[in-house]
Amino acid sequence: MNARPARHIDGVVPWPEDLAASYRKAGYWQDTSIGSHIAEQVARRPNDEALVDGPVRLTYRQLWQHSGALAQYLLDLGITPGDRIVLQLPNSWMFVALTLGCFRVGIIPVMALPAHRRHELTHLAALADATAIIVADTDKDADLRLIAQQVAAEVPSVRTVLVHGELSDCSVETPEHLLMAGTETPVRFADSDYDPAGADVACLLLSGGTTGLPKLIVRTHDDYVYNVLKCNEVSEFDDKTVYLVSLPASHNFPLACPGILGALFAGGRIVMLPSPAPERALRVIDTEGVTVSAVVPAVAQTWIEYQREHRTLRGKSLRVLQIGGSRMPDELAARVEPVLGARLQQVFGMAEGLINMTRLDDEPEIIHNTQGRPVSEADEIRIVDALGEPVPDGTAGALLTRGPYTPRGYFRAPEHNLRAFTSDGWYASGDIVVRRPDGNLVVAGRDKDMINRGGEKISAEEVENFAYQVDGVEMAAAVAMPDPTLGERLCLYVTLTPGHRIALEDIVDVMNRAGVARYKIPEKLVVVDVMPTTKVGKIDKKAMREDIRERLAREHSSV
Ligand code: OOB
Repeated sequence: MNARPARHIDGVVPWPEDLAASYRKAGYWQDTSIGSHIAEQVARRPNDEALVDGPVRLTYRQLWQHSGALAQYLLDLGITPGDRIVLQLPNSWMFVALTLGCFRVGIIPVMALPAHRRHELTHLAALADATAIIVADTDKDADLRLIAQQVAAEVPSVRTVLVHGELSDCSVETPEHLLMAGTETPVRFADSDYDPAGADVACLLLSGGTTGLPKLIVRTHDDYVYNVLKCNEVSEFDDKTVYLVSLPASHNFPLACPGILGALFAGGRIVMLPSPAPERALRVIDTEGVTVSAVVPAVAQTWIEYQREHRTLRGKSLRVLQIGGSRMPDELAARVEPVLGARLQQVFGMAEGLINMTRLDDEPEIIHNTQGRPVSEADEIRIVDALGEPVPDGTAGALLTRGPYTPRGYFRAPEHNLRAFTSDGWYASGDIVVRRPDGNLVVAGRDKDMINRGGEKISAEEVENFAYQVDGVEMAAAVAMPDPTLGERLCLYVTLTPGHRIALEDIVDVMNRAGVARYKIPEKLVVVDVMPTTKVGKIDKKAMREDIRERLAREHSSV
């Protein structure tokens, strides 16, 4: 417990005071910090292993020590509690130590994804008014050091660039700092002086994105701790848990549902892998005795296929495989347990809060055919028709939600908040769901203009904005095309002004020049004479989704 009042940050939308008081009274919010829950385990089991990352193995004491040193290093660089820093690191012990260090002293990480590039990082830094950006040296073909420099040059608030990796082979104009140096810093701060209040902001997560640029989601220590503890209960994490992280760790799912934080809160162990590639992941599950992991359906499919072919997984350690982030094909659900030997747990969640999960002891019918139910009894759900009226169970409607870990507004986005939240604080998730009489939800579709590419969310509007920069594009519409592995990929429909021709490469060029993350680049271009429109004259994306489905079927049958 910490008596310090919460730190005010402009642009944070709080829960209404009376409701906040009721959440405290009910014990949902305990006025504890994320760090304090991990400190308990450090005290209880200092020499137990907390984290494995390739050859690096850290005990709870060592992880705590590194996180303290890194926090001190950030403080010494002039980054102060309440400051936002853009954090973009691959899955690694450094990611965990640094994130924990930030949580301990109240520095607020903005959880960028490894795939983000100049376009996204600049936007995130500017929106968060970040004072620092932390990147790896390179990722795939990108030099992130140079990108971070460009971000710093464009966003005046960014005073510090920190790099994890190599600097020697990179010519940079402004001084940079190497993150590794931070782990040698003697810790001079006392946790008791810095421990955040429960109501303090812990981190800023990225929204899946239906708007031109991603929004930031404010997660407080109170609400995120509750999120983690409830997920821990439902997923039954304990000190025997060995949790494999192979999705990008900055995503809410592997970070806190229950994820990395859940495993550490429970005294378990986390194993970090840079990617979910099956040849390594399945081997590591055996060698490390992994008991649970979280993946998107597309990854689960590759694991199942690989296992069928190579029988890599021989042990019986994997008890649970959490699958979420995009809709699980029903036929895939039934294959998880027979092939991988692990119980399936479907997870339908969002960085904005609400997490639904099937329970480990649910009947197979529920586990295979539903996306579960809220993890907390305090989660409120409404499923409504187009007029906002509740629909009966068994009928599809738009999902609205409120609750103790679903914030009431995006960071510094008052206009967007008017659209995404109702006046009485319900978050409109944009998902179309059916609630069954047994309370479980089935995701039936969505009414938000987004493409879910194997769990990676792409805003249609963002891509369309780039398409309009190409000479000759008159109208542009980004739509989801079906894909057997990823579920969806992005297809761009365009109409052209007379006399123009364009190719997909023209769009790709514009997006590459702007430094846009790869996963957002359209994978197919369809040039049409007229855009299909609805009766009221709006672009008819439903018709286009059907059109592309037919086109692909025709292409398929002609080869
Ligand atoms: C997770 O979080 P986000 O913020 O990347 O995306 C949220 C959206 C949901 O609104 C829904 O449209 C979709 O992703 N989604 C699913 C799903 N899980 C998420 N759609 C169908 N079936 C599912 N199981 O994706 C996320 C956050 C925490 C835990 C798990 C996933």
